[in-house]
Amino acid sequence: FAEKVKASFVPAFEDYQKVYNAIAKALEEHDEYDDGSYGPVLVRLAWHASGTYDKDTKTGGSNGATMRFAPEGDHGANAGLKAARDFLEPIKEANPWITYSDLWILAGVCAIQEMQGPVIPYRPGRSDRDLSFCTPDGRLPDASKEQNHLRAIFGRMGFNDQEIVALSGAHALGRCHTDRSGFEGPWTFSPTVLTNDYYRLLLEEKWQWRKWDGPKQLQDTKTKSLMMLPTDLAIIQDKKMRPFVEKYAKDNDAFFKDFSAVVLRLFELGVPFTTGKDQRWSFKTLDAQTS
Ligand code: CCH
Repeated sequence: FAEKVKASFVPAFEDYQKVYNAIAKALEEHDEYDDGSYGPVLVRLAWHASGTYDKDTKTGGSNGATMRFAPEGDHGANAGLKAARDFLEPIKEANPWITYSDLWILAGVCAIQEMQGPVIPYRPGRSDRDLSFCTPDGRLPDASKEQNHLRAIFGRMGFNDQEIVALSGAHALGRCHTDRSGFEGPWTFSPTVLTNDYYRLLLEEKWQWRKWDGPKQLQDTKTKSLMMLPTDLAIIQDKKMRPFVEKYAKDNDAFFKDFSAVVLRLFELGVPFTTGKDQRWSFKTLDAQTS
């Protein structure tokens, strides 16, 4: 009888909101990590799961959660994301009905919203696949490169210049780790709150190449505590991309609106949904549920 009940369980909005809440509570509980939150690394997990998409072969993307396996889990770009996957494991154990691939994207949505970002509408429908669906190495961007590399990588996913710039604003969050990418430091002074500060700092601070043994990265001349990657610099050096940086630096609402729209698309790349675009859900933040 129990098996029968299990088989007929069709999770609804409330069930996913419960998982959202479990992730949000775990974020609050584990404030010992990094700058006080697993939020940024959860966003990075959802992005690296999705950003492998290739529109021509229709391979990669957030369906499958193939980063659980070697070789994809061992790709250089994915170094450190085990911390995010392990963080979510108890939540998967408590809710075995949700797929890893839906859970990782829900965690990205939750992290963005709990870090005061915009609502990212969500729909489930991803299924987990085996290691034969692992994507080849080299599909994610290389931080030591410039705008033509960004155009090639994000163009392969189906994104234009404006969307590249809007997505880059995620670097308001989190930091680089020498034992993961080799780069070091945060982009902003508030790495656990989503704001348009990434764009403002990129334009308003003076940036110089850091003198150190590590990979080529920029440092702000005033405090020497912030960083930018060569690819971050590229979006203000490029004549077509720069106007979007200027727009988002001036207007946080415009950034939030465009960021939500483009992240929604990123998180849905390559997913064979059986539900329509009009059936996306908007989850409530923990704050909105208690106040
Ligand atoms: Fe990123 N990112 N990212 N990034 N990223 C890194 C960290 C984060 C590039 C390189 C790096 C996006 C785009 C790019 C986040 C979200 C997004 C790191 C440091 C590198 C290197 C990793 C480490 O050492 O831990 C490059 C190149 C691009 C090209 O555009 C996009 C798009 C998103 C999301 C929408 C987040 C969040 C982090 C912080 C992770 C953490 O652990 O704090």
